[in-house]
Amino acid sequence: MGGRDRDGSISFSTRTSRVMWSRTGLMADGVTHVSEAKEDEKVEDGMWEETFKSHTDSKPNGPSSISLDFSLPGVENVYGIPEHADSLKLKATDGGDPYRLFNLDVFQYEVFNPMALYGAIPVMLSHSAQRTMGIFWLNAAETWVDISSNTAGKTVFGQMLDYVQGSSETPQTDVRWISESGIIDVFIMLGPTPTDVFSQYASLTGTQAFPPLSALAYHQCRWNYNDQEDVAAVDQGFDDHDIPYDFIWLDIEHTDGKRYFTWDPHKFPQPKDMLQGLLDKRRKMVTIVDPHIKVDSSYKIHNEIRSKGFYVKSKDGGDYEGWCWPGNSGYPDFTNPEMRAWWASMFAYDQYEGSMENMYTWNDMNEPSVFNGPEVTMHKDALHGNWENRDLHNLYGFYVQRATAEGLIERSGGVERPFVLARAFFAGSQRYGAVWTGDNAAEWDHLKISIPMCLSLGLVGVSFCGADVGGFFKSPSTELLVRWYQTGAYQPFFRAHAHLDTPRREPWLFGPENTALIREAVRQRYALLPYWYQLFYHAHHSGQPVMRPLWVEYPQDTATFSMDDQFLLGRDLLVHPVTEEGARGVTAYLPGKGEVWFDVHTFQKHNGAQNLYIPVTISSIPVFQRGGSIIPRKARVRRSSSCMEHDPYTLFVALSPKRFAQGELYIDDGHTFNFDKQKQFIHRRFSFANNALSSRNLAPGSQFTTFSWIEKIVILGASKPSKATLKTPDGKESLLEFEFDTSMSVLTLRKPGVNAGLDWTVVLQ
Ligand code: NBV
Repeated sequence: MGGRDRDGSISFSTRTSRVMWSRTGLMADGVTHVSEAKEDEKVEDGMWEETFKSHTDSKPNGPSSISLDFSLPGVENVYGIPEHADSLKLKATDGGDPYRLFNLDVFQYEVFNPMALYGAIPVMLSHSAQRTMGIFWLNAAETWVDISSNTAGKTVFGQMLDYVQGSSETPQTDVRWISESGIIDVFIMLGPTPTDVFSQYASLTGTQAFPPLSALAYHQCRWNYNDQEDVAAVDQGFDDHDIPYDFIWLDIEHTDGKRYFTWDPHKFPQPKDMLQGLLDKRRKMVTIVDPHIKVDSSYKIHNEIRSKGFYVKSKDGGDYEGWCWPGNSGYPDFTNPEMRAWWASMFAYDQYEGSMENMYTWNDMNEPSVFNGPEVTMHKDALHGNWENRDLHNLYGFYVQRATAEGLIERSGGVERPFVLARAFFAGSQRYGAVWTGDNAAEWDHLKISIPMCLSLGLVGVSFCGADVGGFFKSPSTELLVRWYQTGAYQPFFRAHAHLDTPRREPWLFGPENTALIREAVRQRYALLPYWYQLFYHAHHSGQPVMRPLWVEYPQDTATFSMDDQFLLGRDLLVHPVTEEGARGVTAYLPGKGEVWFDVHTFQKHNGAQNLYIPVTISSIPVFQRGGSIIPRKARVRRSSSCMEHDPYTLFVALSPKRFAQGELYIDDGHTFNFDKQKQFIHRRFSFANNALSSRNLAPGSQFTTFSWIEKIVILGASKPSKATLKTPDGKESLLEFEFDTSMSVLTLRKPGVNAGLDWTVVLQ
């Protein structure tokens, strides 16, 4: 292990059994390996050919591994390296399996387990009250991460005892990275703050794609909506039950025999009529396009990929074939830029027949899943050009999502922002869309684990994450379903989904009371969309995560370092969803000594830095707004987010103990790149100080305008004024009507009526 640096810096040492090759020398130096092997290792079984169940890995380049040890003095907490169904704070792995990074289609994954799942991001953050740092191990081969800590397993009491007895040593975490192939290519992000690490990492891999606003709304999915009539009925069901939704999804059964880019001619004979019906209600659809392609000489997509030589090759040079949904399938080589360009062109409206501008894409199975492959994935000796799958396995899914997102951009002539959901991912996947946590189960533990799983992804750049609401496998109890909607409504990607074999579970199928509970959760999401949108704008701009562990904002508060059951949205909302069956109450930790937090439902004020017991009923979703913040919402929830485009805003001003608050409002057209290319957006800063609330422009050059206006201002923690005056830059002044709730100290200013894009000030006297 590396040396110890008491100043908190990382030290490291290589433990490379043999540094195998430079990037350029990969295929050329097989001979060198032989002689090296002779020098320092004896040839053992499995080194030059390995057998796993019925599969043989031919290992034409011989055995290899590459490894580096890092010592992190002063560090007790490490995070990241998704994707694992485990706690946010990573565990010491000595005595158990290391965390594995190898993209796999895992059937019914276990929670609290370091096993590999669908995606892999080889980025670890270390955090202590003194500093935050990051390690980015840029390697897309199978990777293992071993963590050991000299404080792991010791209770706080034990550590105190050590301290009293003078036997304590400086806490230290040691991390060993081992990859099967490749070169040592490591980036150390020095922080020192979490914000610094996020921007340092963003400078290496890019930031979160800014999604269309509607993608942040609610998505209704199941495997499968059966036919056009089913889609129409579900769509109507949402209207009948007054529940908003933006996207309805079609899984693999919508295709003609699992031939992606096609439609089942009997079940979906008129896709454009169906899409137009949705468009008329300002709603959208997602269809699935998986990366395994049916080997079928009457299928255009297959014929073109084959004739262009775009398939991944097997070790003997023929097209690699494997078994997947369509039967025998080929796997396009998405690492080839020409292949990606061709794939992207298949999303053009005249290529993907029946598609329209309100239809977006879901890439499932992009690990890639190969039913008859080793561990249900591609053979490691399959070839992507000169590279073995072994060397770049974890990048395949990244490139699938990239090519698809590029296709959606191209089909609109570069105008529209894409939305693509992918299951497999790698470092940088955030640039191409959203990810979800795959095939979870309708169990309370799976609901709970969705929080640390999404938090871990957010820490390493991927903010747009969600888990199947309700659980994919099995059937949730009604209570679990309701609690899952309530939790999902406050997670970035909010989609209900269910396995083919499960009973239907559209929100109105569980009796009027439960429909009402689900409706309320979804409506809370829609009301908060302006804030979600603003958070995603910032994630896109600067790489700051949307969903954050508390320690990101309270880096010195050790009480926050291992929390799995609550999180922040941006800086200003704290969410502690109810994830316990039969819960009568939850204990939320409200951080920040000297700060205050307001319950967003009751407006009750609570002091910071306390564990607060909150009695709950089945309708409770504990959410708190930080005193000192201003959050915009839209109070009139309609059929879809697009229907709410021009609706007015309500500002929730939560005063700090010093009677100060700040917030923002970001508005653009919600779907094009004009915000970027033409700077077409509104960005306002709201400030409350000295008893006056003002709106000031943060985007001086922009010509963008909005119809939306400020409908209401709710000031929490206020005192009663004798009058409230609205002042606009043209010199006009008008008195505002207001109400004051003495018991809660809430001041509500009615109808300021001022346009949301303009300067104004409200003075309280
Ligand atoms: O396409 C079918 C499913 C899909 O619904 C699910 O979300 C994916 O994670 N897909 C996996 C393949 C079958 C899983 C049993």
